[in-house]
Amino acid sequence: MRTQVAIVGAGPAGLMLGHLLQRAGIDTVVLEARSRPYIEQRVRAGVLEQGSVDLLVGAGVGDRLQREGLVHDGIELRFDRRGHRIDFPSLTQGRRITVYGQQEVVKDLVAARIASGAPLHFEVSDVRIAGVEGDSPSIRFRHAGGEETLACDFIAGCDGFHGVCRGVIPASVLTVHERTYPFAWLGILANAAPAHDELIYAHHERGFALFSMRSPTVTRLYLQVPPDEEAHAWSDDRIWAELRRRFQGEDGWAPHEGPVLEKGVTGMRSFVAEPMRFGRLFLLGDAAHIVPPTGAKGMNLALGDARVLAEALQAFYGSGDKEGLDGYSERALARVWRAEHFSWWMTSMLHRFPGDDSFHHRLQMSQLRYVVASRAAATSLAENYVGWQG
Ligand code: RFL
Ligand code: PHB
Repeated sequence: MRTQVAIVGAGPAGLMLGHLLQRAGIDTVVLEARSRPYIEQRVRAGVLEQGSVDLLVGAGVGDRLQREGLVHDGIELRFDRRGHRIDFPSLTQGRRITVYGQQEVVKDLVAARIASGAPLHFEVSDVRIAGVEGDSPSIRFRHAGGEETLACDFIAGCDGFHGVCRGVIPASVLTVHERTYPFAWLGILANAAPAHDELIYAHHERGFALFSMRSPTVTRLYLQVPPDEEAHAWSDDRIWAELRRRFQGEDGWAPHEGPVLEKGVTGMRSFVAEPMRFGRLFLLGDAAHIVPPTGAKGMNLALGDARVLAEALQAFYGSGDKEGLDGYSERALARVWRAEHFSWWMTSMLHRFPGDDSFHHRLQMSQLRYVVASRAAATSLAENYVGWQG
C-alpha cells in the first residue's frame, strides 16, 4: 500500500486534514484505532470558533452545521449571585461562536470521506511508525486480521494525547511544557431543553459550574469535582442539587432538569510538546497539545493545525515549496500558545483551588469584576474566546 500522506487518527484533526488534502488532489490514507460508531458517539467538545466554522463551510462540510449549529453572540459569567454578559459581536467586530457537538463534526467529516471513496480504515491496531528521519517513512499496522505496510511521503500524527506518534520523537528533540490542575470536571448530557440561550460560566465557593447545550432539547452541564472523582459517586439527584446551588443567584435561574443520558469525569491539564515536527512526521491537535476545556479551544486548535499543514502540503506538492512545511511548527505553536494562555487564565479565574486562601479568593473576585466592568478587559476575553486571529 502506498499513499502521499498517511494520517494516524480520525478525530477532528485527522479527518479535517484528510478532507482538505483530498480536495486538493493529494492522496491520503486515514488509520483509526476505534470503530466508526465509537468515534461518532464520543461526547466531547461543543464550541466552534468563527474561524473553525468558516473552515468547515469553505471546505464544503458545513451544510448541517449551518442548519443545526446554534449561533451564540455571547456568554455569561456568573459570580456573587449575579450574571454578567460578555457580548462578542460588539467587542470583536461582529464575530460569534457556534455550538455544535464535536461528534457531529466527526460524523460530517466521516460521511464526506466515505462519499469521496478515499480510504479510512477503522479498528486498526499495533501501529508502528518507521523512517521519519529519512525520505521514505512507512507505517506497519494490523487490520482485519492481517499485517499491512503503508509507504508514504509524510506522516500526520493526529492520534490524540494517548497516541503513538509523539513517542516516535526522541526525548532529546522534544520539549514538554505541562501543568496539571488539582480538580476535574464531571460532565453530563441531559434530555432537557436549555434553560438559557447562551453558555453560563459560574464561579462559586463550592467550585466551578458550566451550563452549555447541544441542541434545542439537550443540555450539557459540568461541575468542578476533585481530580480522582468517580462518576458513579454522583447520583443524578446529587448532580442536580449541586448544579442548582452553584448557579443560584438573585434572578432565580436554574437549569432545566431531565433524564441524564451520559456522565463522565475529565481531568484537566495544560500540555505542549514542541516542536510539532520531526523529519517527515508532523503532530496535530491533542497529539501535540492539550488545553483545559474552560476556554473551549481544543477542537478549534485541532482544526487550525489541519488547516496550516494542509496549506503547507499543497504548496509542497504544487511547486516543491518547502517553506510552509519548515514553518509549520512555529506557525501552529503561535496559535497554540495563545490558546494555552487563555485556557489557563479562564481556568485560574473560575475554579476553586484546594487550599486557596483569602488573598487568592480576593484576587479572583477582583479579576472577575474587572473583566465584566472594563470594556478593555471584556474585549480581551471576547477576542480570545471567538478565536484570536494573531
Ligand atoms: P482526538 O479527537 O482525540 O482524536 C484522536 C483519534 O486518534 C485515534 N487513535 C489512534 N488511531 C490509530 N492508531 C493509534 N495508535 C491511535 N491512538 C489514538 C483515537 O481513537 C481518536 O479517534 O484528537 P484531535 O483530532 O486532536 O482532536 C482534539 C479534540 O478532540 C479535543 O481537543 C477536544 O475534544 C477538547 N475539548 C474541547 N475543545 C473545544 O474546542 N471546545 C470545547 O468546548 C471542548 N470541550 C473538550 C471539551 C474535551 C473534553 N474531554 C472529554 C477531553 C470538553 C471535554 C469534556
Ligand atoms: C461544551 O459544550 O461541552 C463545552 C462548552 C464550553 C466549554 C467546554 C465545554 O468551555
